[in-house]
Amino acid sequence: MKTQVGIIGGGPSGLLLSQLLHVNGIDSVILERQSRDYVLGRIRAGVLEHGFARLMREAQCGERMDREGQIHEGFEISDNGALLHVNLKELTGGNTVIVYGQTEVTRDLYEARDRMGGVIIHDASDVKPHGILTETPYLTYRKGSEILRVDCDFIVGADGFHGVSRKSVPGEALREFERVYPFGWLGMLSRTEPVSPELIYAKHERGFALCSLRSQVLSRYYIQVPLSDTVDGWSDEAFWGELKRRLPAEIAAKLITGPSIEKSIAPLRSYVAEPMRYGNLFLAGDAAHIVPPTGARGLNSAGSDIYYLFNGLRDYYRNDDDRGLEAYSERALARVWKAQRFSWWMTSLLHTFPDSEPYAKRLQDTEMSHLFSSRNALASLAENYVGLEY
Ligand code: FAS
Ligand code: PHB
Repeated sequence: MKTQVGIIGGGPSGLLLSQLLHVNGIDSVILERQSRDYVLGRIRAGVLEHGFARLMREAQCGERMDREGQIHEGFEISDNGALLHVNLKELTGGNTVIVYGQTEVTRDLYEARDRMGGVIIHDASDVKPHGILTETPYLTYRKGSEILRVDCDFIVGADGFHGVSRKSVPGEALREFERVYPFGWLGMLSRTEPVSPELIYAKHERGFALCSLRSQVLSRYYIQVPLSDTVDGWSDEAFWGELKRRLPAEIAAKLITGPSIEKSIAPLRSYVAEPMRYGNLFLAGDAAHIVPPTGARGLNSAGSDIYYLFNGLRDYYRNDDDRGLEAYSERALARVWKAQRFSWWMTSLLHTFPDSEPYAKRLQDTEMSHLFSSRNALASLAENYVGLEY
């Protein structure tokens, strides 16, 4: 098979790129390791930056997001019971975010790809990039017992943190930066009315908690847990009880509980691989970087990668201009690192660090009191949360 852009990974990064390329007359093929149901069964991000929402509309996939997504003009931060409202719209001169689950984003992208004749090969095993330093790279993959080949001009690794693409870059060509946090997030999805119309990020001496939502009848909650915890060790009742203890009393009192329809623990890490290009292999999304979900930057960082990469590919094919592709890694990383900083800052501000020394604890408390007392500090938080300009 021959195409212009061979994409490894049928998650939001790969799908969004493929859709943007298609509406600009550029062919691509996606090789996805898992089945479609498996990909759509993953519960992940929930908050879209206004830039990501713009990309979805440019990809002709924004209708359901604009119809069913909820525009959020702010969110709450609670500090051991005291509530602070972060008015995103007022602090950023009108920018907001859309609360719309990554599952729905992925579903919309799959639907558009199908509607426009997109080539997505599921259950593609042993995907391997070849010839990435040549002008004729190609992919091979196994379907059943057959080994198949996709010839292309460029390969995009959109295969997430555990994918094959980053590992295809020789160790000496890659610089890796990582910070692992001493805790994880236990997340629960419940078919209950959300406790608050806006997200609540709760700092508490017992640990961090987050109240989010997917719709007016579907709530998403998280609590910080030790890395040694397992999902089986947390009954629904234990989860609800701990969440209540970490929320302001007036919020806890109106929390509607119910059976979990999904419960999982995600470890927290910050990670960046540089550069994001090696020959004719481009890395995008979680294949190149990971953030703790505290700042809701994971999916949104993938969005800015795709923006830069899509524009570079369009300039190449439309104007024979490769400057965008040449600048891709540098431009993408400049914004990736700003998302890394913000995610690290939000995580450091809101979580309980079991072994933090007393001085670090005072700094954390002071950071929070500065936020509660400085409009400029809040404005800096707000401009990062709604998404820095691409
Ligand atoms: P993805 O990992 O989503 O997609 C990669 C795709 O490549 C997958 O479908 C995978 O099956 C496929 N693949 C992997 N290896 C392959 C191979 N060798 N061959 C072919 N295909 C292969 N972000 C937030 O903003 N907020 C959150 O709350 C949040 N929660 C998260 C919870 C978890 C458990 C995880 C893992 C991530 C979370 N994230 C969150 C981040 C997440 O949303 C990512 O940023 C987002 O999925 C990135 O999308 P992709 O880059 O497409 O990577
Ligand atoms: C979510 O709804 O899953 C969510 C929202 C905001 C975050 C992290 C996760 O910062």
